[in-house]
Amino acid sequence: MWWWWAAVVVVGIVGGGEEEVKYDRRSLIINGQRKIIFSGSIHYPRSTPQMWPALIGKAQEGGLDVIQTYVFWNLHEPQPGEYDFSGRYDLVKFIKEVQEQGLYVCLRIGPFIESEWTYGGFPFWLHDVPDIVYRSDNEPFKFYMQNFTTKIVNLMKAEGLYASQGGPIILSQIENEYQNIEAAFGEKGPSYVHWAANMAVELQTGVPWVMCKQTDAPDPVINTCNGMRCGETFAGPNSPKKPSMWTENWTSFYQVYGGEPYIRSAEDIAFHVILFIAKNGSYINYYMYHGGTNFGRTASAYVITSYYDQAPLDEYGLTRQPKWGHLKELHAAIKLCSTPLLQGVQTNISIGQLQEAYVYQEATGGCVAFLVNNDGRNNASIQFRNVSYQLLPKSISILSDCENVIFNTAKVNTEYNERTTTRSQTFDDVNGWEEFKDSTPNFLDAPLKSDTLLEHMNTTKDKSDYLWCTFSFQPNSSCTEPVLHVESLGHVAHAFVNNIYAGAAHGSHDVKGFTLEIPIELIDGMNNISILSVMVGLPDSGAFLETRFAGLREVEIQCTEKDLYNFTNYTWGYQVGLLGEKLQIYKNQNLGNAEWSKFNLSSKQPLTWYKTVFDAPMGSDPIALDLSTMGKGEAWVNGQSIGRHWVSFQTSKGNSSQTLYHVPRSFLQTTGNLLVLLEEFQGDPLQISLNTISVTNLHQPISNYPIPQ
Ligand SMILES: *[C@@H]1O[C@H](CO)[C@@H](O)[C@H](O)[C@H]1NC(C)=O
Ligand SMILES: *[C@@H]1O[C@H](CO)[C@@H](O)[C@H](O)[C@H]1NC(C)=O
Ligand SMILES: *[C@@H]1O[C@H](CO)[C@@H](O)[C@H](O)[C@H]1NC(C)=O
Ligand SMILES: *[C@@H]1O[C@H](CO)[C@@H](O)[C@H](O)[C@H]1NC(C)=O
Ligand SMILES: *[C@@H]1O[C@H](CO)[C@@H](O)[C@H](O)[C@H]1NC(C)=O
Ligand SMILES: *[C@@H]1O[C@H](CO)[C@@H](O)[C@H](O)[C@H]1NC(C)=O
Ligand SMILES: *[C@@H]1O[C@H](CO)[C@@H](O)[C@H](O)[C@H]1NC(C)=O
Ligand SMILES: *[C@@H]1O[C@H](CO)[C@@H](O)[C@H](O)[C@H]1NC(C)=O
Ligand SMILES: *[C@@H]1O[C@H](CO)[C@@H](O)[C@H](O)[C@H]1NC(C)=O
Ligand SMILES: *[C@@H]1O[C@H](CO)[C@@H](O)[C@H](O)[C@H]1NC(C)=O
Ligand SMILES: *[C@@H]1O[C@H](CO)[C@@H](O)[C@H](O)[C@H]1NC(C)=O
Ligand SMILES: CC(=O)N[C@H]1CO[C@H](CO)[C@@H](O)[C@@H]1O
Repeated sequence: MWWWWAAVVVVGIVGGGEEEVKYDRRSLIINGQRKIIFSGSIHYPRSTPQMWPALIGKAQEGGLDVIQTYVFWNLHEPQPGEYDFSGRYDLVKFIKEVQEQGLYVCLRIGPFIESEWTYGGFPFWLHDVPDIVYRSDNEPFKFYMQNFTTKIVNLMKAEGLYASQGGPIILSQIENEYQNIEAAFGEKGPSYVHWAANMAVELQTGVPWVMCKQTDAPDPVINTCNGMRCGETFAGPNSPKKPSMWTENWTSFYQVYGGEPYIRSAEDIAFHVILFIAKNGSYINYYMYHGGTNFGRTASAYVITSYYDQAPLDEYGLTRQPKWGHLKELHAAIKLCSTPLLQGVQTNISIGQLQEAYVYQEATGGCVAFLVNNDGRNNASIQFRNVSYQLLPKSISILSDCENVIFNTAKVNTEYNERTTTRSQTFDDVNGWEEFKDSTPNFLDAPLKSDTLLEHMNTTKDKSDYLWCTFSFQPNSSCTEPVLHVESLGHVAHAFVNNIYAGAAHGSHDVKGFTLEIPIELIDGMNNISILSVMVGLPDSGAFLETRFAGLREVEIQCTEKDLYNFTNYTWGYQVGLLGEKLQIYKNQNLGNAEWSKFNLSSKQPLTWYKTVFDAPMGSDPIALDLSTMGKGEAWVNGQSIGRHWVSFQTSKGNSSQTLYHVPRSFLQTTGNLLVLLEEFQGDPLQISLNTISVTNLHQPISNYPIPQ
């Protein structure tokens, strides 16, 4: 059995073994070796465990060394001390998959993460902890933050996932872009930063901690840059002992309802990544490498369900070209020069009015140069070491031996591709659908009463987007032309008068609050007014999140010019959530809880649930529902929410921000899949469709440079 023994020894040397992670002014040092590291963000709950292997595989093939993810506190600790790490929340499984494919992990615990995630990742129960002040030197907050951070670190240790134990995690993050709000906390800001850094360091993970966008990160925590142009904006590490690291280089930008997609070119990303490396940068993370899907109600205020679809891997995990391929070439080019880059001495010289060269020279002769043309309009003809070079506008050339160009950021050799949507099923047969009209609660039916307008989030506890606010009143005879006036700090309000729909209004991501003002019809005697206040995700940023106010602020009925009923201070009745939500009628086993009826085209009304069944499309291409004829609501497939939709909220160009909704293959069985749609307005489910998604290459690449493999 000697061969068996030999094999174990080889595995012990190559695959296993603890890796020591340290750093110096130049870079992270893994097992005694400096490294230039390319990292990409992939957030495990924004895809499915079935998608993880292919996503990580494409990241590896694209030349990444590290997968960076946040940890999502609200998913993992839905109630204090109750934990959930199942399914899409299986952090350990995700990290082990990354390890299996030979990559490292940067674990950004936060536990405040922002990330366009509802409430910035905080579980809502934190709001009800007495005397809590989030992200400050505040005992109740520090208790829960330390408790969760410790829970995660202990879980990682128990599974042997830190590099110091032979696992893939080489880096951890505590807090997140805290500097943005630090001043608001006065002296409790800096003392909190120190507490957080010490608390993290004392957990003894054996790998370094970073704080991003935190110039005053205390030793030994490394301050890192987030942004689109860190090569231009980063002031550098706060100590000569720390390396220059970029934890978020935005490959695009998140999208909100009413916003168009943000398209950042492959050339622009490449320029800024190389500039950062030319200026001593040694760690670059693409935020996001794969964005994915904000399933369920996980998106933060006004953020759409699709997340960073413009990233190198699109929402469905398909490569977006030329972005993915151009960055792959960039990674290979840099890896080819990593010895002089990491061991050489850096100098920079001017080679023109808007041109400069960064050179790394080793005593042994190894050399790499970056020729930068900052002129965005013109080619530059420059001399470097007595050789002439042509530099494309706004570009950087990499000279792997200070002579031969192996890469130029503006020269894209990768073929372009285009995403194709192929309709595989329509739903236009009325008989295929059933509907359930949700009910409008009136004041007398409302389970919760209060003599004031209640704050929206504190009342729903984030159990639902919806809060019914109701009252009843008897107008006097002067009320001939009543107008309902509502001031709201929520996101949408629908008004019903005596169970009849009266109208709606909504706000937007960038404008706080909105007004609903509509003429209504009253009857003699008691009238029931029911206003549905809606939030489309909780806020995820800013200081004092725990004091944020949302929902109705003022409600009046104007009878004549001077005759006004003010219901702001009045007896209100509340109901959290819709009836259909309470009955969970989107789940197969609960369908019988509601009285479904045949779809009646001529009696469409707001707040209606629709259901149908469909078979999975053949093949393995990703699947999306085209909901472009719907209005606003949420969709479930076999009981799992594929996210909110708000198709009726148009951009200034008249487009919907998102019409395609990803249905992961793993949510489906071959036949008889249940689709349930909740529609708040009067969208048309008959015209929706099921589609498969694929990519088609547009033309062949033309390569002039010998690109390393
Ligand atoms: C965290 O708090 C829970 C109670 O909420 C407690 O059971 C647990 O021991 C605490 N864990 C740590 C690591 O402090
Ligand atoms: C890069 O690092 C070297 C050595 O620490 C330093 O001399 C040089 O100024 C740095 N360059 C830039 C552009 O920051
Ligand atoms: C070298 O780089 C530093 C830091 O970016 C800059 O301040 C300096 O002007 C550069 N020198 C030349 C000759 O370009
Ligand atoms: C720059 O040079 C390239 C060829 O090297 C040429 O195709 C391009 O038109 C030039 N661009 C400008 C702005 O002069
Ligand atoms: C460039 O050429 C000049 C004269 O032609 C020479 O003096 C100089 O040493 C050369 N520089 C390099 C870096 O070869
Ligand atoms: C939240 O609601 C609770 C009752 O559920 C109330 O006691 C508390 O004062 C409210 N807090 C805020 C900030 O409105
Ligand atoms: C108002 O609501 C109450 C309780 O649901 C109901 O009995 C009454 O008929 C309603 N009034 C009108 C005018 O709809
Ligand atoms: C109702 O009638 C009384 C007396 O007719 C009048 O003073 C009052 O302004 C009217 N309107 C309201 C909103 O109470
Ligand atoms: C109604 O009452 C609220 C609370 O007192 C007040 O803020 C608001 O200005 C009043 N509305 C009008 C139109 O007077
Ligand atoms: C309405 O209630 C708030 C607090 O409940 C109070 O501050 C305010 O003075 C009241 N306004 C009126 C017009 O009664
Ligand atoms: C459909 O709705 C219309 C309008 O509300 C109604 O008159 C009609 O009876 C309904 N048809 C069926 C089959 O329920
Ligand atoms: C630090 C940094 O580079 N920030 C940039 C991030 O990207 C946005 C959008 O392009 C810029 O406005 C910031 O300056």
